[in-house]
Amino acid sequence: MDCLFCKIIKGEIPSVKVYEDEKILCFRDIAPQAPVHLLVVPKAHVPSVDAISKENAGTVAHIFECIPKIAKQQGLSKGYRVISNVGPDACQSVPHLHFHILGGGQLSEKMA
Ligand code: DGP
Repeated sequence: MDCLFCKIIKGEIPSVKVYEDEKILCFRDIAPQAPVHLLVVPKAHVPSVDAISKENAGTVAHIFECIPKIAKQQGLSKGYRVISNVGPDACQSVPHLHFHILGGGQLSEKMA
C-alpha cells in the first residue's frame, strides 16, 4: 500500500521517533505548528477516525493511554492539544489515522 505513514512505520522513510511499542509509533511532525508537534499513529493501517471500529478500538485506547506518558516525557507539563483531522473539510492530508500532539507553549484559543 502506498501510504506515507506505513512507510515511516516500516522505516522506509526516516522519522524522528519519540515513542514506539508493538502497536503504535510516535514521531515528530515534519512541519511543526507548535514548539512540540508530534504524531501518534497505529502501526496497523487505519484510514482515519471514521474507520475506528470494534476491531481496532483497543489500539486507539492504547494510543490514548500512551499520550499522557509521551506528553509528560516531552515536558508538556502546562498542557497540550490532541487533534485528529478527518477528511477533506478538516484538511486531512495523510490517510492513515494519526493524532497530533501540540504543545510546548501557549496555543491559540481557536481550533478552526
Ligand atoms: P493531517 O494534515 O492532519 O493529515 O496531518 C498530516 C501531518 O503529517 C502534517 O502535519 C505534516 C505531517 N507529515 C507529512 N509528511 C511527513 C513526513 O514525511 N514525515 C513527518 N514526520 N511528518 C509528515
